[in-house]
Amino acid sequence: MQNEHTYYSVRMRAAKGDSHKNGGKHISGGEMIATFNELESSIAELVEKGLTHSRGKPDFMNIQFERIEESVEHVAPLAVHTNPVPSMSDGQATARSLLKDAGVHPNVINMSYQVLSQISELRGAVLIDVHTGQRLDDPTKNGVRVSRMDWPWNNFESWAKTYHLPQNNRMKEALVLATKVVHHPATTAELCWSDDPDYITGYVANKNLGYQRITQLKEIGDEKGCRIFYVDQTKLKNLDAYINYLTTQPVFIQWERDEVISDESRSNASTTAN
Ligand code: PML
Ligand code: MG
Repeated sequence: MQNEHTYYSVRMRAAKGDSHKNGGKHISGGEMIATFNELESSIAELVEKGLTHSRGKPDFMNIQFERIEESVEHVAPLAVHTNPVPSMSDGQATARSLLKDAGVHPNVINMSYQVLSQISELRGAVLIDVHTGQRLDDPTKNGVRVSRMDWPWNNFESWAKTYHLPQNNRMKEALVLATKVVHHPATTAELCWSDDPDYITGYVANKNLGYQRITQLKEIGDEKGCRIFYVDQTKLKNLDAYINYLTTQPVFIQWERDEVISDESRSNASTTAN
């Protein structure tokens, strides 16, 4: 029997030229969790996202849904801070400084940028060992795609209104992903900026720093994005367990008003939110 407690993971990926696996250019991807009754509208939302993308018109799209067997974990959203910067170089310096504050050694930051410069297109995240700077994920697979996470719109809307933050779907999706990734004890930090040519804001995320937006991490027009997870393998049984968490553990972001109100009294609500 279908009921409100049965959830489905809904995924979309769109490419141009050919499918992803045949070397097509990545256009867009999307992840949602839906109840049976929400499946139709979720699929429509993802189709719309893939068809109206600034990276181009796709001629390949894959949409799939599957019932989730695992129980869904509920995680509070990371606190959001915004770092306004006047240029890409200031933004990149801010990102490096935040990564250092998060516990990533400057040599490891340099090594991860080196790894990034050798990749032509990423469809998921690169995993970097936070102690050695070595790439951990399979380089033939174009990155690990984090899946099975969502934030019910009503809860997101109340959160955004409370903190006077824009109800920006892109920020919502990125914050959902960062919150899931940082929730794992082996994630030291995440660094991300968009592969969309018209979007230059990115972020560094970490348990203590929260979700630190940086208003410029690349030049407008650049189609090269970045998503790096700095991983502490001493906090892991094995890497497969980590990748398994990223790709299969269902996570709902859930903001609890009570918890946040006590946080609010400690912080500036216009730039900080939980
Ligand atoms: C993306 O477009 O895929 C990533 C966007 C990252 C920044 C989102 C934000 O906080 O504005
Ligand atoms: Mg993109």
